[in-house]
Amino acid sequence: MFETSEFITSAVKKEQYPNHQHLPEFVFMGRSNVGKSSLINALCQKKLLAKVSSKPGKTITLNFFLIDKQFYFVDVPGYGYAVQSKVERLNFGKYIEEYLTHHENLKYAFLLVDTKVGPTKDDLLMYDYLQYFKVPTYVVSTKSDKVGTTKLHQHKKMILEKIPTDHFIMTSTMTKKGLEELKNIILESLS
Ligand SMILES: Nc1nc2c(ncn2[C@@H]2O[C@H](COP(=O)(O)OP(=O)(O)OP(=O)(O)O)[C@@H](O)[C@H]2O)c(=O)[nH]1
Ligand SMILES: [Mg+2]
Repeated sequence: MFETSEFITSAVKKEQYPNHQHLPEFVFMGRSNVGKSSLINALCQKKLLAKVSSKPGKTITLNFFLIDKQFYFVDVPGYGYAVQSKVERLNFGKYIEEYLTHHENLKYAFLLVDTKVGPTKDDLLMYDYLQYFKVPTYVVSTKSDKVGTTKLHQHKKMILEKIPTDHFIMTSTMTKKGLEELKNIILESLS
């Protein structure tokens, strides 16, 4: 996995983005509780780098992490959390839209989808949104440990029927499935 990782800053508008050196960025998107912060922690082998919670809505700002002094991971608030207030939902839209419309440093958006649940309506909207903004996107299914090994193939098929893409990878931070592969996707995109 990656060697060094450090939290740099939280931001809610572009003036606060830290990356003045224009290093490559990778953003982790997806609905609340899908496992964005956990995946960042697993890739960095730090339990407490990005805040994780069993309650949805833990991440409320864009959080920038500098990895191996070479690129950034960006952790963003999740969407589709029913208890979010209207104001929070509006803010979420603003943060994300502003980030995606200034994505000159963005190498990949990782769109996280729950392996067991499959893509929700919100996930499909987010995928369309990323396509619309021409953001290179990788669909990352999470928590594969929650599905029996014999059923994994079925779940992959179900996800790809809803989001047809060659850029798909299945992961679990519990079993570490797919983490090495995801690391290689990141490293190859840098070379
Ligand atoms: N079984 C299992 N649980 C996981 C996995 N990854 C994350 N979780 C759990 O899912 C819950 C949510 O994880 P987070 O990483 O906080 O999710 P998030 O997408 O960052 O959520 P928000 O910040 O609210 O948008 C936590 O209880 C994690 O422990 C996994 O691979 N397998
Ligand atoms: Mg989070």
